[in-house]
Amino acid sequence: MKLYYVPGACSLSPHIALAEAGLDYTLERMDFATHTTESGRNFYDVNPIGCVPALELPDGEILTEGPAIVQYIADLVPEKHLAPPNGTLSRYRLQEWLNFLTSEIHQCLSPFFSDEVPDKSKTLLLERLALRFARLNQVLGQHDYLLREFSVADGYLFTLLGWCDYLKIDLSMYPALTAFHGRVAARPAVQKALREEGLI
Ligand SMILES: N[C@@H](CCC(=O)N[C@@H](CS)C(=O)NCC(=O)O)C(=O)O
Repeated sequence: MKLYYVPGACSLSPHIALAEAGLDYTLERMDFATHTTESGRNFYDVNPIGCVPALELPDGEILTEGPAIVQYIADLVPEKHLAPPNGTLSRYRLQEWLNFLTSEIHQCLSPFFSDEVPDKSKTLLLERLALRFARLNQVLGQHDYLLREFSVADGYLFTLLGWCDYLKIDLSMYPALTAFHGRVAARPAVQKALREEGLI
């Protein structure tokens, strides 16, 4: 399997899932500025909307959208318990978190990477994020991971919290979130993924 990625982007989440799964994988870096991959491929031929992550399966099929990719990876190694079994309420809880992270956190954070987004919009987004971070802080104050045991949702949240650090969004009023970030960072598979992206 090959993961198309940009260092530190949301593709870090499936990268962590692959490392946690202990699967064989290769990485191909994409350049945001040119939408070309390191082997010279036009990335729009991989994903027509030009976004990482994209996972190339052994038969050449391409899977996109982080929440789908991480569940695909988790289901390849059920013995690693990276996702609860399909059809259980716990699996819907995982999907609830993945959807929350993608629609309520990821999409609110992305505009902060653009200088063209007006400050007024960023202020409104910060107000929206505050309620959502408070919710996460409450849950992670009660147990170590979103589903109590580590799952692919935690690799995704870890990735998004890393952006806050980079964007200088202050999370100090959410101590359970900063503790969670440190806890996930210490996992050997997460260290491996961070090293492979040149982030540490
Ligand atoms: N809905 C997509 C969003 C992916 C996404 O936002 N990717 C960003 C990096 S974090 C990207 O590749 N942006 C490049 C672009 O928009 O051209 C997912 O959840 O996988």
